[in-house]
Amino acid sequence: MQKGIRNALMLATLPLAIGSAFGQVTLSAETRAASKLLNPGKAGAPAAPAAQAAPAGPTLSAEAKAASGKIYFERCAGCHGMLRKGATGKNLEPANTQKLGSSRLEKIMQYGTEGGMVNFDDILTKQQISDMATYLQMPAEAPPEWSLADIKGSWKLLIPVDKRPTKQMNNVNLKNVFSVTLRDAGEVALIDGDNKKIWAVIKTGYAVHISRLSTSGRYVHVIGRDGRYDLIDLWSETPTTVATLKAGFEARSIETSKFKGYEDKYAVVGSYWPPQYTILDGLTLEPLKNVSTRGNTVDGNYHPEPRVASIVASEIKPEWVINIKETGMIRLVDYSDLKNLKETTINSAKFLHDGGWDSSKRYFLVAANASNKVAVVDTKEGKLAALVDTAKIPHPGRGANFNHPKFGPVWATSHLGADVISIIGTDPAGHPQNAWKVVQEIKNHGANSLFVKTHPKSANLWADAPLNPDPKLAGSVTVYKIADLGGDAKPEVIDVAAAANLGKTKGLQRVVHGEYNANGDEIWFSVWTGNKTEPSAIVVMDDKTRTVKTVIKDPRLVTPTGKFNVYNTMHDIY
Ligand code: DHE
Repeated sequence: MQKGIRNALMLATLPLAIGSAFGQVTLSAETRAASKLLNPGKAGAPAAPAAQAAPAGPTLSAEAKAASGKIYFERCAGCHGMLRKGATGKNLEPANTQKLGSSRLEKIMQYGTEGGMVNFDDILTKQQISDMATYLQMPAEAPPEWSLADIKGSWKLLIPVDKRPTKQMNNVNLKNVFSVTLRDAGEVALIDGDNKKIWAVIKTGYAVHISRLSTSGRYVHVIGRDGRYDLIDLWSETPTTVATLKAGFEARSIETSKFKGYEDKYAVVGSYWPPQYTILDGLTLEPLKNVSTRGNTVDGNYHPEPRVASIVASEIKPEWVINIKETGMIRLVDYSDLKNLKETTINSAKFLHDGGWDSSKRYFLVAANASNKVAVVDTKEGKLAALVDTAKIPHPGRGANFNHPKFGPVWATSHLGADVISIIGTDPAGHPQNAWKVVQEIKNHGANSLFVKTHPKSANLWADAPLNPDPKLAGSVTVYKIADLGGDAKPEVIDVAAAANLGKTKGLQRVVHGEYNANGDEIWFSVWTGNKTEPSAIVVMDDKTRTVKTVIKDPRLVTPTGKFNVYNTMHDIY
């Protein structure tokens, strides 16, 4: 038996708590029993995500290997996959990494690449980078599975529904609260958008990835990179976690049910590992159903790790749009009958990542990022409307919808791999000649961008470039006047990091993720130092004058990244 498979089996069959990069977890009897079947030699046995056979390569001590495994999980697995098969990032299986060799791997990690790989020389020590270069030349090992029984075992209903307040017990203007990811602290800050003061800091999973809102706007749902899911009640005197669970070992997406009659009823969480989505009770988080996403890619090849990327909820049907990264399959999941769950599977393009609705909320546009395409789903018809070719590695966040002076309703994305913003026509009825085409490409101040943003009440379109290795570009944003896009539009580039005035820091001051307030007259940017020992900030810009209104600084504001305004997130306004 290969050593890696033996390790996977040992991890899965031992009736003990596993302490590792995946946290302290106890596997259920079901998972342990299922894992006993993981014998690739037996015909008919379930295909186990086994460690890869690799030519003999360099090795590490057990201690250095465990430390590197932790770094890989925390910093690399998101782009390259737990099994290192590649997605947004390159395939890092030993057959490839051993060809590159330690010295080249170290350089790539130190300085990053033009293709979107971020530099780690400001985060990792030389020794850590050297160990990582060795680690990547060793075979990848599969983490254990995590079944519905495991999820149920981890579920804690901290405050039952009948013990919660029946009315709002505080005077905060909840619509203008921002849920802010404090990445490296494993917390979210709830910031009162009216007075810009931190209302509460709540302990969550490691590196919360996104926050989403219940349809009523009462509950904030947050998902940690480590799969910990917390449900926060905004009606209590101060925000309170009322339920929590562990959905998997790695996760990035959550959504709630938004169709009429199902408001606040269900929630869904998408995991990276194990590759699955789980449907939960929206008020208690009780796990109800678990669905694996393993299967074939659009090319017809089996993939053992098709991770769940973005999820959105339809307002016109009891349906979620669930995007499966590695297979390029988009699943429309009808949640009206969980016992007889119906899924429509749409072939699009591989490496689906993030995306958002068009302004009519009929079409969902999602980046198939490493395919350099945006897939468009017509959720009314339940089929693919188009695959749009774009510049390299589109990365929209949820994108930006606005009315273009020349091309009508459009949606925009910026790019990790190119210094442009692509603008795509989204109105097949009113502007058929522009629909699902890149009608314009405008310059961003740099590549390595992650997010664009506007608001229906704003006249501006903003874009960041936080992963750019050049500190000046990583700390700046580009802003266009939408009305000028029909002619000779000149962008303004604003050094937001300088405005935060944090002084010299070891880590780059990356300006990331613009988010509007509920009124649409302020845009908030995080100045993310990427290092929890150094100060970070949030800069609030006046959208009209493009000047700094407030800089929020607070020792509790540790590595802020994503910000989710309650009202805008509830209503998918972007
Ligand atoms: Fe994200 C959204 C995955 C790295 C901040 N990120 C998403 C979504 C996915 C995803 C699938 C869409 C969720 C949805 O809409 O349901 N992100 C990944 C990764 O796999 C990746 C590339 C690597 C990783 O290891 O996680 C990655 N993301 C990052 C970061 O490094 C960022 C900048 C900082 C952080 O906090 O980790 C980051 N991702 C965000 C944010 C959103 C997001 C702020 C939500 C954007 C929005 O406006 O909805």
